[in-house]
Amino acid sequence: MWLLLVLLQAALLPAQPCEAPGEAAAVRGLSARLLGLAGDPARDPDPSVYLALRLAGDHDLRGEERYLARLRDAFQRRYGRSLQAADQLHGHPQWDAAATEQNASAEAEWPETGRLALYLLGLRATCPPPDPGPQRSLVTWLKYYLEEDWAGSRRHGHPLTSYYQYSLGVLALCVHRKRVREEVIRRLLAAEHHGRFGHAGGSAVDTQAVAALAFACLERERLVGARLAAELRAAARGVRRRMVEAQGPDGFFGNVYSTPWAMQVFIATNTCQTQPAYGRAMAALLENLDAFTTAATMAQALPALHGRSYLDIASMRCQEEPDTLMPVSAEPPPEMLGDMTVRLVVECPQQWCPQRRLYDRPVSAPAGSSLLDVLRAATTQGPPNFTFVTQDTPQGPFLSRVLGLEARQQQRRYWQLLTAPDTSLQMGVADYRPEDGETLILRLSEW
Ligand code: B12
Repeated sequence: MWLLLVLLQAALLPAQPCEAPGEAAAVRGLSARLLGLAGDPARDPDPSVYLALRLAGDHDLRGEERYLARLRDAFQRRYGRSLQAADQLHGHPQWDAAATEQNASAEAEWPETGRLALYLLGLRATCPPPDPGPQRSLVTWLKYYLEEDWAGSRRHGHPLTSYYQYSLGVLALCVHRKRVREEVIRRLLAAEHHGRFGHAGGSAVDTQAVAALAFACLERERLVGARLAAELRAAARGVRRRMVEAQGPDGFFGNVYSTPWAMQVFIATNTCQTQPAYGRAMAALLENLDAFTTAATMAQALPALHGRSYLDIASMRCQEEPDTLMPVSAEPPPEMLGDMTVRLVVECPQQWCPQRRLYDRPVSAPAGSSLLDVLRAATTQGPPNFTFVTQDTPQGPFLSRVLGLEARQQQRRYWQLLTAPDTSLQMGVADYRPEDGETLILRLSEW
């Protein structure tokens, strides 16, 4: 009888056609590690983590519920109020992208298109689907942020946030079956067409992929007229073609972290089985699962590894969710003996910089230290004095200020992390572990 039930359940559960063949255990292991990280109350809740848990093959339904409650608490407090009430309270927010003065309240009012979009996607992924009433003000906020980004893109040639967040905004509204103004969609189409998604030191693949998911959703949900639908279909096809052309010999589209996003495009457009590049990317990803050590990177990789895309959120099957996933805690990195010395260089190549090289000296730190540990060690090893500031983000600590120089998002500047002679790092300060003798460069760059 028991065997019959198991067989019946297996027969009812549709195999995901884009799933990793024969690798269920490894993928399940990664889901279990993410669940372990999600259970840590010291970490801020992140909607991408919730989405990855919801789009997995098996679940810890009680754990997911607790995580959703934490997310609701964080977001509802911020967006529960209506937009009109917020406007009356603060006056119309001043979002002048050229503002140079440090202004904490303006910073707080900067559009949060991507965060809110991810949260709304998360809400759509709950089982049973939530009452739409309380979501209305969230949708209104997202529409408002998207309009601000659109207006910013007309004024400055790019959205106030980024095309990545703009695409997430369009995608989330589409998954909620909310219409978006044609001009807003056309802006994204034009940006894709003119190759405006890349930035210095970063590849365009992540952004191209999210935009293509938004295009695929708008077409699938029939939220646009026939002519625009045909243009969106052609654009998604173009993105897929360029990804296949640009696939590296290592099997990745862009790098290991952008590859799962690119794979979601093949999943969402039902081309995972016909496109050999998809199978190569999946194989490369499975070979490199240990690259996904942070909750944020795991959360972005898991949907594709499970053969799912964010478009599947629009049609969750609530009855068929095996409640069998158990959390696994991550192992700490192995301890290494002795010390290492790395050279730390700070560069400011802009015209207004007092000089190009602001700092250049060896720093010693325990072997196996992260770059963040090296920066901390540098602050104790002057002269010259070294100072830095990081900001917590869902991706980990983001280096925002070095030697008193702040890289402000509004000015599209950031502290780029490089290893000599000129290779941009694929990890943040907390995750990158330099080797003895390596030269690390912190460069004030534009994006
Ligand atoms: C746009 C973007 C940027 C912009 C962000 C500015 C902005 N206002 O949008 C800029 C150009 C500044 C940037 C910088 C970096 N980025 Co970046 N970035 C992205 C991208 C394409 C979208 C992020 C986003 O908007 N998410 C949506 C919002 C809602 O989520 P969020 O978490 O709140 O986003 C904020 C933070 O993530 C933060 N951020 C952006 N990148 C990074 C990277 C790290 C390590 C951290 C801690 C924070 C951080 O800025 C976002 C906007 O405020 C992602 C792609 C992806 N797949 O996630 C890569 C991505 C997150 N970045 C990545 C990397 C490696 C970097 C850099 C370390 C590159 C470098 N060598 O310098 C630096 C960070 C250095 C530092 N100072 O600490 C990797 C991270 C991989 C990993 N192992 O974690 C990703 C996944 C790209 C990739 N495929 O490799 N990035």
